[in-house]
Amino acid sequence: MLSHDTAKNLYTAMLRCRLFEEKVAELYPQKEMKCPTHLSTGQEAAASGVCAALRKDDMVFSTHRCHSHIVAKGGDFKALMAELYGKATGCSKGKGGSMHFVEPEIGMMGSSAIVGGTVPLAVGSALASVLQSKDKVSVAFFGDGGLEQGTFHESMSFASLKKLPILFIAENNDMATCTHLDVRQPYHELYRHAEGYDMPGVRTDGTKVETVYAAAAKAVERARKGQGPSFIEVVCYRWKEHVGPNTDYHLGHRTKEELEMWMAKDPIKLFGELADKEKLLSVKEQDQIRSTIEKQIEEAVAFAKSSPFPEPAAMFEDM
Ligand SMILES: Cc1ncc(C[n+]2csc(CCOP(=O)(O)OP(=O)(O)O)c2C)c(N)n1
Repeated sequence: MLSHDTAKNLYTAMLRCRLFEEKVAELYPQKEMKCPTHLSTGQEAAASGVCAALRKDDMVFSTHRCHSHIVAKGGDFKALMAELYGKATGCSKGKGGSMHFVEPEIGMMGSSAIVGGTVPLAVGSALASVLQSKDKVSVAFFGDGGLEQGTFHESMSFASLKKLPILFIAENNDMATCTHLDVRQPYHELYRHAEGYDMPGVRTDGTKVETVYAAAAKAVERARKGQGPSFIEVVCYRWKEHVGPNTDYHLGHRTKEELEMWMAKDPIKLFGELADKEKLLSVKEQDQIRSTIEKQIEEAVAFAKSSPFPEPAAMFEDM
């Protein structure tokens, strides 16, 4: 049974992710955001369930689809929105854009457009935590496409050998751009890879944030005790196109029926209903959370639009 505080955190985190990206999708057609944006609408339970089990100083590494990871880790809406607008006040000083969100102060160590590229970085940070006698846990988020990279397998092997404090989180949305898992990998149950590397592997339902949270909390406890890495698969669905604010079923590689089936299992709606039924978080409290977030996002948009672009002289700073 979840506590009121945990239920509130999970609900708030998912709604922060959803409303932030809905605003991005609404504003993107204005063409003031010049970077490509890979939205994770529908997948919020992965980021929210995992990050709710972490401490602020635990270290998260992400991918091209990084918005929800940083938002769930506690990212600042103003800095994120400004980054999308390429402004100097952005979290990467306007020089990274959507795929390069970073905020080390809250443990968001970086994201990268190179599929599988940040997985070994997360392993390196977990090794550093051990060498420095700290008890920080690292998290590598990646998509099902990330498993097709050599870096993933090298990272799993080394992390297991050294019993590193790391969580490997595979967001299995079945797609890598427009190619289905069916024609890319021998089996769908990605958690089965864990056994080959002698670490626990579980499959969780990405429409039920509480299942992701429970698995993550167990894996974090294990990692913090020095018992080594864990692999968590989150089965989920990306509601939007691979990159951009629209849907993609008209392209023919996915169907409208499939999208509608997953939208009917909206993780935020399902958790809101559960939390109300279990008297963890009333509908009234949920509405209050929504209005607070909506206000924060409006303020972030105004902040981003009115912020200055980076000076040309800042071009090579932080390189
Ligand atoms: C090393 C590398 N190969 C190919 C690409 C092109 N690419 C960008 S995103 C993507 C699909 C990634 O799919 P997945 O890892 O499942 O993540 P998702 O987009 O589903 O979140 C590909 C192939 C890339 N960015 N990097």
